[in-house]
Amino acid sequence: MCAVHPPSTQVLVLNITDDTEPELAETFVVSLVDVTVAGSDKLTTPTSGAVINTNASQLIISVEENDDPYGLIQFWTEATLPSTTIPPLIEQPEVSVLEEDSIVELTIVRAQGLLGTVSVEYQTMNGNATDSVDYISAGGTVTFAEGERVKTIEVVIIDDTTPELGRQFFAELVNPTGGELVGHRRSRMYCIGSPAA
Ligand SMILES: [Ca+2]
Ligand SMILES: [Ca+2]
Ligand SMILES: [Ca+2]
Repeated sequence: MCAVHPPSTQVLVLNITDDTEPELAETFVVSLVDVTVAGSDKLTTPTSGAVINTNASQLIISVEENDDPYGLIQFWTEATLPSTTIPPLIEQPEVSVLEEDSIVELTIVRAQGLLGTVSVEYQTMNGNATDSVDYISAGGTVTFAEGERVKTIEVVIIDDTTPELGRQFFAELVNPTGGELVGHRRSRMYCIGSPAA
């Protein structure tokens, strides 16, 4: 004679809230708390029906850290900063500067989370603008303390009387430290010098 067994596995589906809030790893627990046998209100002995195996009745679920809790270091070109979390940029930022301005101030921000101290190096690279001819190359390290989110750096533009079309150089953020996820995406800014009037 062959017995027909009902399914021995049931699937519990839980929804995890996917938001843009930077968060560290979080856990929650699902517990099996009660079991009844259909058609039977009371079990006669602890093992005469279905019981919960207390050795394996709890499942700890961990949601891994997400949305860059230690920050995402990037350039910023908007005139104002959001009062809440700075969002990640989707496109490479670009700024224009006049040659006669002689200096361009670049803003580096820590988007997303502000946990811990993080630092990042910056460097400039020639495009069709040439170091020491059109601008002075710059490089260094900026450090953000916990909770800090804005830093500025300056690059000198060489103002000469040579008539020129616009020229480009790049500023780049590299070697972030202080958090696993900090600046895992490289950030580069294009600086375009307009011809002198
Ligand atoms: Ca989140
Ligand atoms: Ca020039
Ligand atoms: Ca010039």
